[in-house]
Amino acid sequence: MAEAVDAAGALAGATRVLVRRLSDVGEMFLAGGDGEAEVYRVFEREHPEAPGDLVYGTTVIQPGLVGEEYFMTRGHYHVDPGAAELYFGLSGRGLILMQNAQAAREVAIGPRETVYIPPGYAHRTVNTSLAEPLVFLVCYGVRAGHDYDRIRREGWRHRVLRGPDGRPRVVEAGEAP
Ligand code: S6P
Ligand code: ZN
Repeated sequence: MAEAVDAAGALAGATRVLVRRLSDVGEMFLAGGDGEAEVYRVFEREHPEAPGDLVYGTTVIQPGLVGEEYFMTRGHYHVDPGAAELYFGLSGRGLILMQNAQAAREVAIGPRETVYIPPGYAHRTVNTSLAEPLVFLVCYGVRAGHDYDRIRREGWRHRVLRGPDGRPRVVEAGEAP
C-alpha cells in the first residue's frame, strides 16, 4: 500500500520517529547549543532485516541557527563501506555535505531533486533556509549501519555558516570563527 508523506514531512507508514533537540545534538555546533528546540526529526519505515531489503523514510530539519551555523543533522558514515544512499528533496532547500579521506564536497537539494550518496562518503544535511523546514526522502539498504563516531573523530572539513550578506556560505573548518 502506498504511504503518504504529509505537508510537514511525516511518513504515514513510519515505524520509528526520532526527534533530535538542541539538548541532544547541540555539541556539534561551533557555538554549542542547548535547550528544547527541535533541530530535526527522522521518520523511518523499517523492515525485517533481510539481505537486499530497503529502509526508507523522511527527514525534517527545522529552520534555525546556532550562532551563525545553520541547523543540520549529526551526519554519519555507513558501517558497510559498500552501502550507498539516495535522497530526494520534497520541500525547502539545503546542502548535503559529503566527505571521505580524499574529498569533501557539497550538493544542493531542493524540491524534486535527487542526490546520490556514493558508498564510503560520510553525509550530513544542512537546512540553508531560515524560512521553512527542509524535508527529504531517504532510501538505503537495511544492512548499511550507521557510524557516528568515525566522522566525529575525523572532523568535518566544511561548515555552512550565514555570511555577512545574510546568505549561506561554505567555509573550511580551519577558517570558521
Ligand atoms: C540514514 C539517512 C538519514 C539520516 C537522517 C538524520 O542513512 O542518511 O535518514 O539518518 O537524515 O541524520 P543522522 O546523521 O542524524 O542520522
Ligand atoms: Zn545515511
